[in-house]
Amino acid sequence: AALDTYEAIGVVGLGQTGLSCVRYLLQRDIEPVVFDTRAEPPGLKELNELNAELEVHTGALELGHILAMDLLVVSPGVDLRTPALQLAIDAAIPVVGDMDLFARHANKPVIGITGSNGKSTVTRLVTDLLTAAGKKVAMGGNIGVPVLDLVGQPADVFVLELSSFQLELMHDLHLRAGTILNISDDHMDRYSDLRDYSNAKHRIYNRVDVAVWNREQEMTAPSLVPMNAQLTFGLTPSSEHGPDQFGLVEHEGEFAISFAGKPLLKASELQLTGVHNLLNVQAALALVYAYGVDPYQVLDAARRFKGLPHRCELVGEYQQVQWVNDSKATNIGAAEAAIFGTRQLVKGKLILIAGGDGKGADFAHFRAALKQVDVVIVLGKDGERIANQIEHAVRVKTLEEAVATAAELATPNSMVLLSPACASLDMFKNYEQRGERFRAAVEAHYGRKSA
Ligand code: UMA
Ligand code: ADP
Repeated sequence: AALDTYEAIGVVGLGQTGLSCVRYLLQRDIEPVVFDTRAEPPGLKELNELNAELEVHTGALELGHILAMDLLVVSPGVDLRTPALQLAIDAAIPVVGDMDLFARHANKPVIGITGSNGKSTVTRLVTDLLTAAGKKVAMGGNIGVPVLDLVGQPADVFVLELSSFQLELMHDLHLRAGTILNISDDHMDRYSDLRDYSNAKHRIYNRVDVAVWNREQEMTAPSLVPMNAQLTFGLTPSSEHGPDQFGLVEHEGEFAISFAGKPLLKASELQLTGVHNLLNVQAALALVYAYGVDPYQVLDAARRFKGLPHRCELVGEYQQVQWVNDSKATNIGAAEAAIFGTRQLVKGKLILIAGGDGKGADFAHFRAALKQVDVVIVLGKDGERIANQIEHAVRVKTLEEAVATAAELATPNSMVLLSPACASLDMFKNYEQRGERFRAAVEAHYGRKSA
């Protein structure tokens, strides 16, 4: 229904998403009622600056207020299992997210990317590849730009990073191409089990023209998309999945990304490292191909792509020790990829700094990767739960202490890897701040040493 036919629209959550929803509605002369369960929502100051004098409720959601709404636009950080929202759903009040509002304006093809890990990397890479092909790209979603901020932007194509939380609330958005990159344990504080989490991710295939999925993980395969509307990527050449597939072949003595069985791009031509990134690049090429761009046309842009900060990013090399910032590894799957991806490159010790808010993950699943590491330094709320998986862990209180300890234990040709397998929120504002503090601590440590 047209938005102005609703009598009372509630915006639940006043972070980035909530604020963008309020701005969007005000621009359409609709005054929403705003809710946030936090006493001091981060968007309050900016809301006041809008001078809209809206009705705002903070603190636990009150049933009476919620049931007075006839449409609820809910932010991804809000758990849909919240009783007041469940009762609203039971009362047949439509509960949607920002993606459904955006769907009303998506007049150009939309590409959607989800997965437990690699979403931001692939979203950025797809954007770069399409830009190199001469397309005007509007990029947003979970990557940090609320999707409603893209409304009205001139674009040939929208590229959206979609979290499982956003997908839970997405019903109407049609995608030209969508992918689930991979599925591993994450956000278990919001889902009852892996199946529940996986079901949320699979919603990306509900209205998709082409589904792109990972042959290494059958769990990413769509169940209702016809075969001729599927593209796959993986670590094999893939002859059995039809002609137009992406894969890996051996070419001139090394691995190369292949398309339709022919080598496209050698691994050594990329600036990204790790097997997981060979999958990410294939996924990006497949999405671009699904949109209608010839993969051969964008290979140079793939070669130029440096990856994003805080993802296996080399901070520096000091006294023959490499320091790597992988602060964005906020779950076990990401930290595993970093450990397995770097282990063979390290001749000295591999020293891991891990810990933080484990979001309810079972760290027994981290044990195999921890066994590949020579020294494990733990910190944060769930550091002890990681330490419990191995014989000897070094326990520290701060990131600065972790850096000093690692520097002391490192031998020439070692690597110190910050790949926490946990969210940062117990000790830092966000993963970026954790990564920046790591860099600062490393630079301060060697600055002092050389002085
Ligand atoms: N919160 C409350 N009460 C509320 C509303 C929110 O306690 O009433 C808490 C949430 O539990 C959460 C925090 O506030 O811890 C932020 O939630 P939010 O919904 O207000 O978040 P936004 O600021 O709108 O940011 C969201 C995404 N955040 C989340 O989904 C938690 C951002 O992704 C995204 O960039 C932004 O929308 C724009 O689309 C961040 C993220 O951490 C990077 N995403 C998770 C992840 O990648 O693992 C899913
Ligand atoms: P997301 O947006 O899904 O969190 P990012 O691209 O920001 O993904 O990367 C997050 C973390 O996951 C980083 O630590 C990165 O090194 C790691 N990573 C990236 N791609 C993959 C992948 N395909 N499989 C496993 N880990 C990955």
